[in-house]
Amino acid sequence: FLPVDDIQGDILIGMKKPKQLFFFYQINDAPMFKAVLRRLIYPFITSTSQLICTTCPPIKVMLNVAWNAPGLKKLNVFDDLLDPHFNLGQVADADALGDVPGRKTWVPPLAANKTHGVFLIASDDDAAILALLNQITTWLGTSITEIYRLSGAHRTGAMEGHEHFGFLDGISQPAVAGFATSVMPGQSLIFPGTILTNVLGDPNLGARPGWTKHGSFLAFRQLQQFVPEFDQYLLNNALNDPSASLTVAQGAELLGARMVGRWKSGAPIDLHPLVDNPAVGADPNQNNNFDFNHPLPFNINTDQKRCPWSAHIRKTNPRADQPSLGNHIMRAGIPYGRDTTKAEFKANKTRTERGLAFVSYQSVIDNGYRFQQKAWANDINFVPGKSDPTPGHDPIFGQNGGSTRFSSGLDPWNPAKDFKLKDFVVSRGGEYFFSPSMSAILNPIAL
Ligand code: N7H
Repeated sequence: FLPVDDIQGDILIGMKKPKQLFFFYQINDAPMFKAVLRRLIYPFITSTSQLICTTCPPIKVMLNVAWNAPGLKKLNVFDDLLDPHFNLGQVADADALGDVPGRKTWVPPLAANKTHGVFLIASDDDAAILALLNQITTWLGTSITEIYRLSGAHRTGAMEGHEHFGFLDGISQPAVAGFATSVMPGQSLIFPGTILTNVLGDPNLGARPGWTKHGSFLAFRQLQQFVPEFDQYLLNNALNDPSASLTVAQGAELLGARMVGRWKSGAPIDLHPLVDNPAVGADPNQNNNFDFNHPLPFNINTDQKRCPWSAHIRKTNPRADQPSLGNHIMRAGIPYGRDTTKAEFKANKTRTERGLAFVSYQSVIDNGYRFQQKAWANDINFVPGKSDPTPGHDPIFGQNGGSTRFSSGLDPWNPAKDFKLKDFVVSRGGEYFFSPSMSAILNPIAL
């Protein structure tokens, strides 16, 4: 079993608090930073064992820490972690990820490429987050400069657990061998080294510096969502069957479900292709129990009546299309920004920014987040081996450098039809970090 007291809490299980702050900073004074980290900040860093402890008092405010490649160098840690994309950073990777060229959509502080580290602070309430942040920044004084902050928050009421387009999120995560106590029906069981560095299953096991054991690479992306524009698109392109039995609202709901691969309730369309089944969406024994294949005469390579090849959850976890255990990620993101207002829906226009503060953990950036973005979501030919039509982009977050995107298969009655898509999700930038083990934070990082 994995030593859960040595692994930061966000990696395998997620801090899962209703509020989370991402605080990006530059390090000015390494000796002072290290001393404060070691003596004062370290006791506040939340490990996995603290998160899974059932007999401990609830943790009011949680903290995780991570640094990018220039940050580790700034802290006199010069070892090569053997991840080329971590070494280069996300600014250099933006065009390859399919962002609008020249990082035109990035928020300036992230585009400026001055970040060294990030504090992830999570709690039930903003006041507790700000109190801890205030304490940390007071201790650190002039040894850091704030670069940027992003506040995430769960949606509330009936929308709790749903992201801004309205879909239930956080349903499907891989089960990590040596950590998971059970594997739910349909869940992938993966080696710990797909997520954690320098343990069984990490392709660079043994080659990386010893202290990277039980760490993980953290890919952060600020992804803006254009909710009224997405809804308007669904209405304008509402699906209908040959006997025209669907209302426009029903046809729009079906199109959205086919883009994601799940109904807003979480029910997979592979199991419930034409009508939602909220009971299945809410049931962990059923909501992941599918693999896109079905008994004959169904043909997984020609039939898109159930789930389109381009659907978001099929592009990012192709299951029976292409079993690939090494390309899984642990997602730990949180929505940011206020709910869409009535005025915005009425005008079909976004007026204030909202989206997903996306976080994924993986042992190799190019096998995890980067692979899913570049080789799966952005590649119009993925999944290969399908007969016509070409699958197209992932309609949710597939990127084409700001140029037109398309998906086929979205209309079950006319799968060859290409849907021209706007960018409903736009990159506001991000960075690649390394989230070290609890012991590595003390040595070598804070040493
Ligand atoms: Fe996705 N969405 O609301 O449409 N995602 N995602 N994602 N995503 C998932 O199954 C969404 C993004 C994955 O194992 C669900 O837990 C949005 C990025 C993976 O079956 C929904 C954005 C990447 C899965 C969304 C966004 C991924 C997944 C269904 C951006 C990686 C699990 C809930 C704003 C590069 C697939 C669930 C599986 C599921 C949405 C981004 C990956 C509803 C809005 C950047 C691996």
